Amino acid sequence: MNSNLIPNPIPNEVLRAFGLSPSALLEALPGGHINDTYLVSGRYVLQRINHYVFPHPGEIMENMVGVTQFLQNKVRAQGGDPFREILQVVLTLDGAPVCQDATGNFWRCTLHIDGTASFETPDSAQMLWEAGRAFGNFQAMLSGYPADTLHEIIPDFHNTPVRVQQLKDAASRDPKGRLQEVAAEMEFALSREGQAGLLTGLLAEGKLPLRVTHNDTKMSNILFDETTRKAVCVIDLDTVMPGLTAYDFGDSIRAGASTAAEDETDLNKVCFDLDLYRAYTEGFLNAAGSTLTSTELDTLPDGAWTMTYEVGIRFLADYLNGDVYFRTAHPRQNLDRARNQFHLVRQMEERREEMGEIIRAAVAAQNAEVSC
Ligand code: GN1
Ligand code: MG
Repeated sequence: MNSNLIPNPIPNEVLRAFGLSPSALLEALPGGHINDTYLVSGRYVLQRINHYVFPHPGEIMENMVGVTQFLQNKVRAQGGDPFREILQVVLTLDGAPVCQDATGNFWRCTLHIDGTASFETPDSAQMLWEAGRAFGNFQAMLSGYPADTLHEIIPDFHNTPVRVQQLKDAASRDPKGRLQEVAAEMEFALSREGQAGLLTGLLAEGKLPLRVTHNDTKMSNILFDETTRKAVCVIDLDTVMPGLTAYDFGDSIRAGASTAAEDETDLNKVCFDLDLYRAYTEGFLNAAGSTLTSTELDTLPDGAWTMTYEVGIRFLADYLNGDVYFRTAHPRQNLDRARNQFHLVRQMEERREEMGEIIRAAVAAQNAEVSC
C-alpha cells in the first residue's frame, strides 16, 4: 500500500463544497514548506492554505485566477494545451475559488495534470535546462500582465535588507534562547549585510525594471513529464507578484544548481555545480533572454547570491523564532537549512567571475544563433 494514503484529513464539508465525495481516495503529496497538499481521487489537488503565512487567501486566489486565465489564453493562442501547460483552478459548486471550513482553514482546488511529477533535485543537467526554459517562458508570457491588478501577497517578500532586519529582530528577542547556539551563523549573515541591498538599490535607482515574477522558482515548483522529463507546467502561484528577474533566476539556481537537498547536513555533499548553473542559464535565456536589459543580464549572478543568502537568513530567523513559519520535520531542521544555504553562498562568492562569464557566453551564443 502506498504509504502516502491517509485517513481523511480534509473535512467532508470541504470535499462536498468542491463537488467531491467524502469517501474519495486521498493521498498526501509531499513537498513545500508552507501549505498542505492532497491528491483526491487521483484527479483533484486540494490544498489547505497556511493562513499564518498567507493571511488573505482570497487575494491569493484572485491573483491566481487572473494569472492562470491570462496564461491559458496565451498558450491557446500559441497552439499549446492550456490545461496541461497551465494550472486550472477548480471552483466550488457555489462558484468560489476558495472555501473556508468550520475550523477557519481555507482550501483551494486545482486539477491534477496526468503523467507529471515534481522533483526536489534534478537528475540531469538537461532537466535543469528544461526548468530554466519553463521559468523563463513563464516570465516572458507574463510580460503583458497588468501588474497593478495583482495583490502584493507578502510585502517585502524579496526585500533582502528587510529580511536582515527581521533576523536582527529575532536575535534581539531570542524567544527560544537559541541565539548562543547560532553565533557563527549570525556572524556569517551580518558580515554580508552590506551586499544585501544590491538589487533593491538598483531597483530604487530605476536601473532594474519591475516585472511580474513567480518569486518561488525552486525546482519542485515545476511539473515534469514523467516519461520525457520535459517541463510541462509551472506550479505554486502563491507569490506571483511584481519582482525582479534576478529573483526568479537566482532562486532557481540556489535550489537547482546545488548537488544536495536544501537540508542536507553533510556539507561535503553540498556543492554549487557550475554545469547545472550553465544548463539553467541556457534554458532561461533561450526563453527570456531577448526580453532582458543588459543590467538585468549582468545582475543574474547577484540574484543567485542574494536569493541563497536571503533564504538562509530566513531559515535562521525562523529557527530563532521557534520554527513558526517553515514546516519542520525535526527540531534543528531550519538551522540545518540555514547552514546548508550559507555553505552555497560561500561557494558562489568564490565562483562569481565564472558565473558572469557563463552568462556572457550564453548571451553571445544566443546572439550568434539569431544572426545566422
Ligand atoms: C517556501 O512553500 P514552498 O516550499 O514552495 C517559501 C519560499 C522559500 C522556500 C524554501 C511563501 O516555499 O520563499 O524559498 O520555502 N515560500 C514562502 O524552500 O515563504
Ligand atoms: Mg511556495
